[in-house]
Amino acid sequence: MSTAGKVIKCKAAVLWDIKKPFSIEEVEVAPPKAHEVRIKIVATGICRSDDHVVQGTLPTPLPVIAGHEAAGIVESIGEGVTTVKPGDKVIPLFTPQCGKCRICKHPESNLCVKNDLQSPLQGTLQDGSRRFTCRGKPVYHFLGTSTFSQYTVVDEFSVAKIDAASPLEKVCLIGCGFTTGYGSAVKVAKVTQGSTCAVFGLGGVGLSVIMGCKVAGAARIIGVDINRDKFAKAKEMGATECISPQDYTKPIEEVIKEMSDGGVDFSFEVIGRLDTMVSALLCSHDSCGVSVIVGVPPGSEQLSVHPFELLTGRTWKGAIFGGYKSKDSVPKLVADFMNKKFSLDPLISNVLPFEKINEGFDLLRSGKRSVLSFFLCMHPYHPNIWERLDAVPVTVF
Ligand code: COD
Ligand code: ZN
Ligand code: ZN
Repeated sequence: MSTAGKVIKCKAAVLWDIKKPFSIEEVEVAPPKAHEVRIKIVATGICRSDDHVVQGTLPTPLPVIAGHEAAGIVESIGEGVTTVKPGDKVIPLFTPQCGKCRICKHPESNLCVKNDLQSPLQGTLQDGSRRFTCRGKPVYHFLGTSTFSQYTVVDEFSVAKIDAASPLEKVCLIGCGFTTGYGSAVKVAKVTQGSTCAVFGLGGVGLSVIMGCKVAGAARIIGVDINRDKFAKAKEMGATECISPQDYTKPIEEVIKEMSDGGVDFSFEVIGRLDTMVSALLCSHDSCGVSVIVGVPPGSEQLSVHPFELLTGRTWKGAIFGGYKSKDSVPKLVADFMNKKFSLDPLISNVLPFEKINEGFDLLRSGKRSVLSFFLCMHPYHPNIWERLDAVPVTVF
């Protein structure tokens, strides 16, 4: 029976209050209006910004269905939708690409004005309304994506069609973490052949920066982290050496400058701390270095540096979503993945059934990135056994 045009009742993780666990609820998902797309989510990653919502450091109206790093299949489309059709595999885009605004027309910039990244977030689709209800109450959207739900509705410019053969439990990371890091190297910094790079923070996003530096032909990639357990994987991904600031008495930027003939060509801050943003800037060469801010500190904090640090010729920059125009670039990145240009496996610590979302967040807080799958379901008689399903049952009204 077709679900198109009907309200779908399905499972979602609703955040009713900050600093509280997600509650797995039955929600109603309204059909897509004109220029909207309803997607059956197959897999969703858990990203740091989702945790910032839980912690209250990314102010969002509540109750909310968070989640913004996912992959799924189009269930139905609203009037006027032309770029995707039911059955297409897709990735929702938390940074939209309307194609019409000043930023979309700018050759380099990517933060389309239709984004919902301002503070506080609006928590609706473009027409200002919502498609979710739970226990009779409307529920807010998150970054136009809301992927912690079996079904979600997005605006057409917030979804990209991808290769029909792509493994959704992997390519979901192209919806945020991987692309944010990889693009910071290849697109934002534009790392050059034979260059020296320093990457501060060796979590999943930092590893993606390393992959980007390697693909771009960097000769040396210096990984920096206070957790030495992160070094082995960073080296596997292409770091040529790894150091911990805790092993030195002098500031880490001085150590890196000595290692790199006065400073690296490209540096990246992938932690989200003010002190490491300044260290990353200062370890780049004072006349030709480029330093990229990838992390965002929770809350509203201010940076401070002496203007002379930039006057000598350094470049300090940042970008959301790796600087990529989302709707154009996501299908190409998926194609690169399918052509084995890079691997996503090292970024995924666990694949968990969707119901284990709160455990996934605990794992994130211990430095492990999980992917939640809607295709893993509890065995009816053995609660500790989870089975892969080809289809997830839903109720249609
Ligand atoms: N010095 C060196 N390393 C440190 C320090 C320190 N003082 N403190 C922490 N670290 C290391 C940790 O040991 C850890 O290995 C690493 O830094 C951080 O890794 P994770 O796993 O916590 O983080 P990631 O890789 O998942 O994500 C990092 C970001 C900073 C990119 C992320 O948290 C963030 O700020 N995202 C927002 C940016 C953005 O683009 N948002 C849009 C949608 S998400
Ligand atoms: Zn994210
Ligand atoms: Zn736009």
